Amino acid sequence: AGSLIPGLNLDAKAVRLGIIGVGFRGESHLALALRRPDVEVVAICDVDDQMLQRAHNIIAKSGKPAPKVFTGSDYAYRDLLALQGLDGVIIATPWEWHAPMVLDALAAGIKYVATEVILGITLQDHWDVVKAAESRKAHVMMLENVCYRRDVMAVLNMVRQGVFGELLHLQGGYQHDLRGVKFNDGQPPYNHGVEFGPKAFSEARWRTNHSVHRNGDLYPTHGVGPLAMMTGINRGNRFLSLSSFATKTRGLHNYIVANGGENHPNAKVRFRLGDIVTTQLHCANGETMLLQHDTNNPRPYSLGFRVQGTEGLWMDVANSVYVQGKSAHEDEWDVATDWLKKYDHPLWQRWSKDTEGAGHGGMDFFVLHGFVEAIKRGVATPMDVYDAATWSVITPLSESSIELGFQTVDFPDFTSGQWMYRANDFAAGDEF
Ligand code: A2G
Repeated sequence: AGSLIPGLNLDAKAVRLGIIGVGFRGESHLALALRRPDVEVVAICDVDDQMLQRAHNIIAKSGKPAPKVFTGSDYAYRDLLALQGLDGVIIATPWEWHAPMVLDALAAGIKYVATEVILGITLQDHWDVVKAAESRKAHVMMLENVCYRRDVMAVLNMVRQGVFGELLHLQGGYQHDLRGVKFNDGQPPYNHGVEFGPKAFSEARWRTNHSVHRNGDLYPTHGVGPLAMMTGINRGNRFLSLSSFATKTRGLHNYIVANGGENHPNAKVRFRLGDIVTTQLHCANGETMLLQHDTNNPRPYSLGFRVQGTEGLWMDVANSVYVQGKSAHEDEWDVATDWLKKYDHPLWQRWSKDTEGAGHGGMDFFVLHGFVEAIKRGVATPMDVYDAATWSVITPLSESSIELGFQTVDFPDFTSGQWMYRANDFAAGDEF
């Protein structure tokens, strides 16, 4: 493999990774990391014995050497961070742990820190991580896998080649019926029972509490990440303002009553999260964006993408494209498939064999790949701390907007003006 840094032999030594959190998300990163000859998983950490046992089985099957295991307390991860010679860590824990763990990793001197989506809870969390990464000259990457979805990348390619003309309006979101994820009966698998909190298993232990206490777009990054890369947010463009609206809240209560009966104690819980939260963003270069968070009611999964410019648009839900003067019939949708094939992104052309078996249709391969290749080359991660903060801060901003009666709120500039000069180099080639 070639190197961007003269004299650096990329094949010389494996990247030494630690993984904090080997729950259902972390174990999938673990399995992908074990598949790579250029990675050594030297340490893992979790507080859940059942998940650690599953991790042991995954490692044993891989034939790779056993990592050091850290467990026994919520702060055992700090001992993992104190290990000598870690090149990077991956954090896949409940949302409220991401910012403290990233900050501790940076304080421990680790130069490459990857976290699962959601960077922090409050606005201040996001500033703290940005400032810590800057002062430590370290890289913080949020593992936003949808930026690498094959259709999304083809559309990014189309945007860059001007197929849609000049961009005007973009939509996306997180539209996923999570009722069977937010509630369970304390045992795997999902989709059984109506417990959450300490009596529940996996995400329902922690994720559901955010629906009890918070009203906002709780999960903006799968939608906004790809759209931010298409519009060059923090890379020649930036968000100026945001406003959010929330519907009434019905779905979670209805689900508890339907599955646990109206006398179940959880039927008394008052959820704050509006069932559908709609957020509007305005960009410095004149585009608008609309994000939707919709997780409490029956609906097939769809991130609801729409990418629209002066010449045409793409929408994912109907797999449809229309481009003026180019589509088969005037005023009629083309099936998007041929367009997406024609503009297939170079990353997918080069790596699609390696994505086989990786989660979420293969796109999970690319987030780990991007993180590892950046470490090997000693360069910035493909998505950086400014991307992470900007996408994730939509949650606390949307909470403020709703709290203020749907007011428009200012969007912070985490780059402190550098957005005007930064190049949009995300997925510029076929390497990572
Ligand atoms: O549902 C999907 O897999 C989400 N990912 C993931 O982020 C998480 O919310 C999960 C629920 O268990 C995508 O939608 C890409």
